[in-house]
Amino acid sequence: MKKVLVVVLCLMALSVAAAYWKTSGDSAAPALHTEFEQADIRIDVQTESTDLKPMHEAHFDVTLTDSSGKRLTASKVEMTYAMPRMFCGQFNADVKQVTQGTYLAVGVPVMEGYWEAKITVVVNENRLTIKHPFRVT
Ligand SMILES: [Cu+2]
Repeated sequence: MKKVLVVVLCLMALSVAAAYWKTSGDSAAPALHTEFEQADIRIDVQTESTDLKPMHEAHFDVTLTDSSGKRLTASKVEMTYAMPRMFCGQFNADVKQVTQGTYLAVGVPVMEGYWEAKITVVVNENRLTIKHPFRVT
């Protein structure tokens, strides 16, 4: 009976450790996906790959819809990216429209670490900005 209790306690300790490890791992890695909605305009930004390398192209998909899911056309889509709390500069991504409401932003992060992309769109004279974190390893 005592042995069973020890085994059960060990399993509980393991599962707590596993859960802790999982959540701490999740919070350390930026989400690949960021969403923001304001004034019936929804911006969705997605990092295309989990495996971004320094001095290689990083691709980001930007999708613009209204709250019912209809694709929106922007008069302007811009993306800059930089490393917060570092001085390696702010860079401009190349942004092109793929189809109505979908855009591809391409940048070349210069070094490993934690980056933040800032996407600004103008739709029907509304200007929205969304921050999208990503990691280069
Ligand atoms: Cu840097």
